[in-house]
Amino acid sequence: MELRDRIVIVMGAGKSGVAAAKLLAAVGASPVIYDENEKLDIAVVKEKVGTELPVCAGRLEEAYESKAVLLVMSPGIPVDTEFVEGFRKRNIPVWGEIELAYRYAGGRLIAITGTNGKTTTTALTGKIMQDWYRTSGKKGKVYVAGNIGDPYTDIALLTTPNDTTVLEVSSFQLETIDAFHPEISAILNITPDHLNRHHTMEAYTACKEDITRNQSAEEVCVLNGEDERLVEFAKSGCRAKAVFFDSARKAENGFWLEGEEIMSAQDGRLMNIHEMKLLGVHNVENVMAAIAMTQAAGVPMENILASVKEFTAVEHRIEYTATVGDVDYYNDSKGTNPDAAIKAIQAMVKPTILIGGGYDKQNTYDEWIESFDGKVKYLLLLGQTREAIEKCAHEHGFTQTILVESMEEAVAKAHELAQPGWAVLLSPACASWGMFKNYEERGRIFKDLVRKL
Ligand code: UMA
Repeated sequence: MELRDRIVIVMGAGKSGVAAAKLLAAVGASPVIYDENEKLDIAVVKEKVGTELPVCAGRLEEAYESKAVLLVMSPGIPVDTEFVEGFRKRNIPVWGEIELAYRYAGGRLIAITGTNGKTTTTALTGKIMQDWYRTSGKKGKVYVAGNIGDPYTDIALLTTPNDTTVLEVSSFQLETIDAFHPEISAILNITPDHLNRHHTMEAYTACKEDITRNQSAEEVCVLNGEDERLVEFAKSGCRAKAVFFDSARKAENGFWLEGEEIMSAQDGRLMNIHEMKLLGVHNVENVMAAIAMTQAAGVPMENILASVKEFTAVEHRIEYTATVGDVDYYNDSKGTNPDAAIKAIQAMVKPTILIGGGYDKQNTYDEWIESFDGKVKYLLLLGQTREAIEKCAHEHGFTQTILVESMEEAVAKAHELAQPGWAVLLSPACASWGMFKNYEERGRIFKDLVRKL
């Protein structure tokens, strides 16, 4: 699609919108940023983009809308609105920010989605590829981008045919792809999340599965053998060759956990799980997925395993923060849905005070509360969902709940209640929006407060 001198509407002035506008300006298009926030600081947005461009806050000027040849969406903005529908009715393409990036990117693309584990798996896959490029003297560069933090549009124009991009992609981003085509993909798991945006589990699942829509039968999609939806998807719907990883049973053509050993159908025993620096079975799954993807990318197994053994947990994922008065504090701010938060509780080995609650994504909390299993001693609740979670906890017979107003109060209360030998875990089972800018800010505020104790 020729975009030179054409008006392109970029919706959203966050990280993705700014990066998309920069890319568009660099290729000679005329981007117009439109953000629904009336109070948007337009000068700051212009400064971030670094070129003079129209920025509309609260309302998009009709003159821009009628002349636009493309609408580029930021992932956080719903697409089932009258505004977006208006473009579709006029046959004007609606691309997500990752679709725009893909059209201008070069080299090999590895894309990873799933409800949980995306960020750890993306970071690990990126490290394995980076280590391999470095030690083998391979020409080119490895980029790690997408939902993990740096928008794909930020790096797309830098990529060359020798490079590899490892991309974390969310369901929000996959909702607006078209030609987007990873050579290697992975769907780590699918459990309920973001249902306020996607409305049904079917719609959410369809977005995730769309990651393979342009793949061919010779290309690889790595799937979780313990996820029934994904086993079904491999039988019908998956365009790529399915390679399974499995934490409970042998995977005929893939990777599995047998006792404490990670096994491969092709290479036999690979490594003991105690040789990795990550905690929990969910992380064994993430490691197996990264092994499967990088082997498909041609990395020798000995290189892969050396990188896996060095890899440490990423920030905000069951991240050890400090020990205060014989109480260990952990930051799992990335536990933004019940399933992720259950994994964090399972990884705890001491009596735990749990800090939870936040933005309402219309998830249910029954399984989360049931997973407390005597290990959770108190549940401190903050944010929009705190009353709903408290009600659910009481229905399940867990009554040690305390409502708090702020993270400051939560940390102070946890400090007051914790006995020597206990742990305090921030793993909210909810998004941070409403109280914090994002989960990173929530996690950093928690860590700062803990360090001040
Ligand atoms: N806005 C509107 N209308 C709306 C909603 C938002 O105009 O209805 C505007 C806001 O005023 C704001 C802008 O859109 O100015 C924000 O856009 P955005 O929400 O898409 O956020 P970005 O800063 O572009 O960050 C996005 C991802 N955010 C979301 O998907 C919500 C980041 O993922 C991602 O790191 C970044 O792009 C780079 O790719 C964060 C996330 O929470 C980590 N992801 C969810 C998750 O992991 O569960 C999916």
